[in-house]
This record gives sequence, C-alpha cells and structure tokens, in this order.
Amino acid sequence: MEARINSTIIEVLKGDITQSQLECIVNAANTSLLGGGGVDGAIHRAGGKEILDECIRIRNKQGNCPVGEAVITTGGKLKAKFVIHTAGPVWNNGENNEPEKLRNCYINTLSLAMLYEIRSISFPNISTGIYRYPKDQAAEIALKSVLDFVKTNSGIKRVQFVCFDEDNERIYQEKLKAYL
Ligand code: AR6
Repeated sequence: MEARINSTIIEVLKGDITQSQLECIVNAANTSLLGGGGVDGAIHRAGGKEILDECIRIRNKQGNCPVGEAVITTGGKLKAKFVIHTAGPVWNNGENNEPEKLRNCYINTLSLAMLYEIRSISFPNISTGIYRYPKDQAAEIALKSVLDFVKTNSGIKRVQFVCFDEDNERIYQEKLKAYL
C-alpha cells in the first residue's frame, strides 16, 4: 500500500530489500560495520566486496558506528547506488533508551540521505530480527519518525518500508492506515 505525505510517497511492501529498485537502501547493521547475519548479511552478499571495503575505510577513520548513527557507502553490485548503514539498538526490555535510539536510526539515516540528495530510499524493519525489538513498537517508531521527517523535508520523494515477514507487513499497513 501507498500513502502520500505532502510530496513524499510512503510505501509498505513485503520483499527482499536487496532487490529494491530505489536509489538507496538502508542496512540494519551493527556498530562494527563489518557485516553479520540477517539483512546485513544479505546486503553484503548481494552488493559484493566494495561495500565491505568502504565500511572498513570508514571504521579506520572514525571507529565504530555508535548505536543510532548512520554512515553511507556505495551500493556496489546492488541496483541501489547507495547503502546507508545504521546500527539499531538491541532490545533490553526497554530499559536502555531503545525507543530514542531506534528513532535516531531513522532520523540520522534520512538526514544523511538528504545530504547526498537522495530522492528514494528503502528501509528494513531495523532491530526487529536478531536484536529482538518488539515489532509493533518498532513499527510505531519507524513510521512516526519517517512521517514527521518528511512533513518538514521535501527532498525525499519516496520512502519504502520493505517488510520481510507477514507480521511486519500487516503491522505497518495497519499503522500507516491509522496515521492517514
Ligand atoms: N530484506 C529485507 N528485510 C530482511 C532481509 C532482507 N533480505 N533479511 C532479514 N530481514 P536483522 P537487527 C528483516 O536480524 O534485528 C545482523 O547480524 C528481518 O526479518 O537483519 O537490526 C547485524 O550485523 C527483520 O525484520 O537485524 C547486527 O549484528 C529485519 O530485517 C544484527 O543482525 C531486521 O532483522 C542487527 O539485528
């Protein structure tokens, strides 16, 4: 499903983010930036060595990527020109400022995308896999952060939420409808 917020289309779909046709995809990475399982593993496998090489260069310059922050690399062999890597919070019963950290992932990613004049971007459901963030709460934060952002920043024309499982797809669809 799709919705329009000012001049931005917000889209919820089910699929594999490595197949995205948009200009930029987001990676649910970890602070090491050196790859891992889940969507991170899939992006590095599909995008090839160029992405990891750039992650290593960034690490050598600035060290780890703190939770909630974001860095940008090439998309390598992906259709997407860029990958923005953000480190989501590990769910710890909500006792570790997880909501604020997750919100920062979305806002810092979009701010970096604006800096690179990126017009279209695909997000995975950050932290809801290996990091065990409750899906409903994570979706609430993702949608609210992105919708608030695009209300005041018109550069990004399309934002996709690429859900990998049916639960997330349903949750995102219900919440997006409720926001309209
Ligand atoms: N396309 C779209 N979404 C996907 C894909 C895919 N190809 N594969 C998985 N997902 P996760 P996290 C979904 O575990 O919870 C890694 O090891 C998945 O179903 O990838 O943020 C990193 O290196 C879930 O909804 O990331 C970190 O160490 C969502 O993507 C750690 O996992 C996020 O699940 C990050 O954990």
